[in-house]
Amino acid sequence: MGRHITGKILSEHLVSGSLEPGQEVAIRIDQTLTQDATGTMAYLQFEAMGLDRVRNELAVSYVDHNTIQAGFENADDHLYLQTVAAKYGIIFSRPGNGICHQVHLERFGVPGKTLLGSDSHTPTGGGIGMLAIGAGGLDVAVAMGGGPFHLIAPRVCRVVLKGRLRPWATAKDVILHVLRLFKTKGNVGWVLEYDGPGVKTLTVPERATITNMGAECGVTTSVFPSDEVTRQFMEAQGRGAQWREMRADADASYDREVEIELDEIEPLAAAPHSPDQVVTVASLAGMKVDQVLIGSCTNSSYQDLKAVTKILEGRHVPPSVSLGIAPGSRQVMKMLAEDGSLTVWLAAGARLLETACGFCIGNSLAPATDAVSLRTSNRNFEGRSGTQSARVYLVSPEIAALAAVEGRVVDPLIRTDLKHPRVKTPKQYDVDDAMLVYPPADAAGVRVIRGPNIGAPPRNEPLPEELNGVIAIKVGDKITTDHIMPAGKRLIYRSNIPAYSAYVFERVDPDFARRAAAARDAGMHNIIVAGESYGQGSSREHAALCPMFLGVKAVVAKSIERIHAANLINAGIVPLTFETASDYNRLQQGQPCRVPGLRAAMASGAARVTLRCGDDEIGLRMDLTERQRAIVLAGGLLNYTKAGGREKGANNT
Ligand code: MIC
Ligand code: SF4
Repeated sequence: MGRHITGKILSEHLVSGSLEPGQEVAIRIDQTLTQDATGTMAYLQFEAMGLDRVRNELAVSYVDHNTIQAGFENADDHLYLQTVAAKYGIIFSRPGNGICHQVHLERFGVPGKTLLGSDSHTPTGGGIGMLAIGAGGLDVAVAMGGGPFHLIAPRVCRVVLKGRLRPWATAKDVILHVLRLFKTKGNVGWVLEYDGPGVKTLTVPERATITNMGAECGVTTSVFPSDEVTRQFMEAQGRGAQWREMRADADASYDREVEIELDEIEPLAAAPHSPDQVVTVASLAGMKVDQVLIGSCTNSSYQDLKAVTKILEGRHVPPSVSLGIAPGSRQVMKMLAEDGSLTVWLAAGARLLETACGFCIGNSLAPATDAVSLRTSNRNFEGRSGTQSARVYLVSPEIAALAAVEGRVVDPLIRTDLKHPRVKTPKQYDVDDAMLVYPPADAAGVRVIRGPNIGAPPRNEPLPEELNGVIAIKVGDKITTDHIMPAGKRLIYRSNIPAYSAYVFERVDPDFARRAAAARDAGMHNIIVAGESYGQGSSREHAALCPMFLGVKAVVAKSIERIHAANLINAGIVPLTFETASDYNRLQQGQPCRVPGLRAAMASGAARVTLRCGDDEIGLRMDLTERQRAIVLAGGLLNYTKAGGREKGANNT
């Protein structure tokens, strides 16, 4: 029987296990990427492993998340990242070079390869036909050390694209449509593999927009074929020799199939406060907007921003609107400078923003109280913009630009006076890698610089005999990692776990950190109780490391998202799920609870344990693989690896 692309790449990289959906497998990782907000922790953990050089094919360290440098902390982080990269053989992409996913697609992505990145939007690489997966920093550190990446062999959904997009319908609308179908929960363990005659009508940046925001569905990754369109993109990037065709066999069998008629897609928007609150742009027409921000790793390619230029040309934003545009990379910015776009933007009253994550992670441009903000990014979780009461809508660059000049949402389908901007795919991109710093062949003389903001990687203790503690917090459904560990102005603490821990659940329950620390100091174990889809969103392992620092030993939820569950295990926190979802209602914050014999149950491979709260007994599933159990017993992946845990693999035989 034939194979799909996912199956082909996985089997070419298989180190152990069998590719039966649901089974744990280990795969060799060719390429890794990190960004500054997760990178410092990844490299601290890499250093703690005691290797002298990275062992995977290509490792790139990007600085794009926090480039504000309002104090010494970020600058210290950047210096640490630059020197640690030189020391261990990692390419360093300097601040200003662009957003990791955009730059990686332009300069490094190779069809058929595996990429592991410490950022949940790593699947952007699926646009070029690679199997690109987001993970916590520690998993990436292990992969840099040549160890394999462990994952549950995914189920694969074939997404058949038919037809062609009509004017004003964009790749952003395709992925918003996919989010409308799949929603943000319930897709753990799936891969979305695009196929069908519509694929060839989409450019690589368009495909990357679609795979990028597939992350919001919670899937393992999304992938497109690598075809003639991919070859042309790579040639235009001066990398034609790296192209390889990747196609599913005609008789490949999938676990599910959905069809999308591209001709039927219309402009869409994700309404507050979730990427799957999808509505039509037509239904929002006339809504007043206060802020419009164009950029982020979802929509900041040259083609995206050239379309914006065409809409802004000869027009001006009204005084009621603040428009900001952040090109995704220095390559994009340079090309827009050369073709006169920047002049058009400035003439239109736009604010030219740095080629970085910036507003998307909420570290700048927070909207005014109750403001409506239209953005081209991928997440509109409540408060992520930096303003709790702001209403953030996610739209395509075209819809954003139109709203910016009119001050209101415009439905272009009923406006016959508007000319649809047609953008040609460049034959040649402006290739200039001057902001990439390559590591020296001999790193003997390199000194790693650690400013006062660079802490040590936190360690947990081995799993206790029994869990004896208190429900430190009870939260509802769809708690994102932004709820657990806010980014924005707290980003400066990413390298400093004790300091960052003071802000765990800051926006949900500002007293949590104090309470949890007090319980921990009194010798109690803290337990987090949650509803569906706990930990969705970002890959930030701080959402596990900081609770761990506050003495959290277990998370009991209706369901837990993939990357976050892995991060919990890597931190030595036990992820548990309710056998009966309604038992969630029987638990209360502040209640003392125990799981007697937890350690023995973990060691023996037991699939369930009992949570005792007073006279109440609640059955919990403990759905962990043998290796995950060993990690939790050791008190986390770092302890496990240090103690000689079998992180052998592919590249370090
Ligand atoms: C995000 O979009 O939420 C981030 C910021 O890029 C995160 C990574 C982080 O928290 O550092 C992600 O997507 O993984
Ligand atoms: Fe950066 Fe936003 Fe993309 Fe995350 S989603 S990598 S913060 S641009």
